[in-house]
Amino acid sequence: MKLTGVELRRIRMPLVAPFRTSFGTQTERDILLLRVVTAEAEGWGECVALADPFYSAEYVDAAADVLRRYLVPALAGRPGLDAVGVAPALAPVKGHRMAKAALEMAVLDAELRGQGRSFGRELGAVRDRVPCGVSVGIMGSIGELLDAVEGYLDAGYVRIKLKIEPGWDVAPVRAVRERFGDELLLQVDANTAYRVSDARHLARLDPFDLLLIEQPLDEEDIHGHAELARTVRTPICLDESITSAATAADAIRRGACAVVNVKPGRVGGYLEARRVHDVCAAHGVPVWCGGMLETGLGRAANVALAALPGFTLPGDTSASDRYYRTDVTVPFVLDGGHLPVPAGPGLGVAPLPDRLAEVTTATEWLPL
Ligand code: OSB
Ligand code: MG
Repeated sequence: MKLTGVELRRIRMPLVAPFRTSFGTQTERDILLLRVVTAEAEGWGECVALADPFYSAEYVDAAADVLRRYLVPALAGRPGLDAVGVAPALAPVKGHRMAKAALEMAVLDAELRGQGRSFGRELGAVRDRVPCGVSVGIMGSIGELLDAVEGYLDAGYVRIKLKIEPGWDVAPVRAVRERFGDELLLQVDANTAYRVSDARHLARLDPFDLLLIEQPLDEEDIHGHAELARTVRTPICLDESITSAATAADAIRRGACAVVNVKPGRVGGYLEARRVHDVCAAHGVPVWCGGMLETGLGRAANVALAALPGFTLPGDTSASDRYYRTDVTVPFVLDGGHLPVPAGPGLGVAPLPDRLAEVTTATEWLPL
């Protein structure tokens, strides 16, 4: 493919309700979209970096900066470039995986649209629909939480994930378990809010038969998670710590996790995300697709990834209306707790031009 250039586009999307985690409260998203233009086709990428560096070191202004100054220029003068060549071309730049992932996603979308092939087909999807879970933020009261969970269960979600932090853990888990019963698929996500010395406290979650506890400790603390796994019976799942297939293999070998949350942005792209899936499958470790409050663009690709055979747990692949009143694409709508895997070329969805114009705050064209 010969790339003509890349457009950086910033959009602002209000969330339907505030989303509170142990690292902060979001009420809207400031998102960086990429549009790659080639002679044959256009491709879209969505950068999952949040506005502030509180979930990960990356944040959206930094992603735009590194794309503008280093990553997009690194693709210049490569007439035979394809999606597989993007990561090697960007390798001289350290880190910035979310920015790299967005660029690779856009190039892959352009390539697949040009070939009439879908993301699902390319990645190895074995299902045409995927079961969906929902991530439920920290609330002001247990009553508010129970109402929110009830609403999601009524909408059809097949699994509930509760965000937890010290002071909001055992009580909300007990309340949800008591109210909705033992059959409910339930898990929790701490976003690094605990320390190894909290092991005995976290073991108090064990009686509630959670599917997993996600990222209790610091992202760099693989050893601590392995230690925690010896005290806590609930399976430990890593999110923030898993930045590549190599770190996934290492964490598994060291006994730090029994489950892995795969987020393509966090690991540098959908192609590396597939390698994370492959490494986990080889070790018999179940994976599920995480989310970063994506628009329909990122959601389309996530749903395709979640259709791979090793994704045996429901993902944070919620419907558009869990996040946004109006999405930038045709909305993803829950059908019996599932979302359909798009079958059209590339992502199978594209931004609706009027809708995109409404939410755009800035655009920048980077010629190649
Ligand atoms: O830790 O999984 C997380 C959202 C933003 C940043 C980190 C996380 C999350 C979520 C929501 O839990 C996932 C989603 O529904 O997109
Ligand atoms: Mg998480």
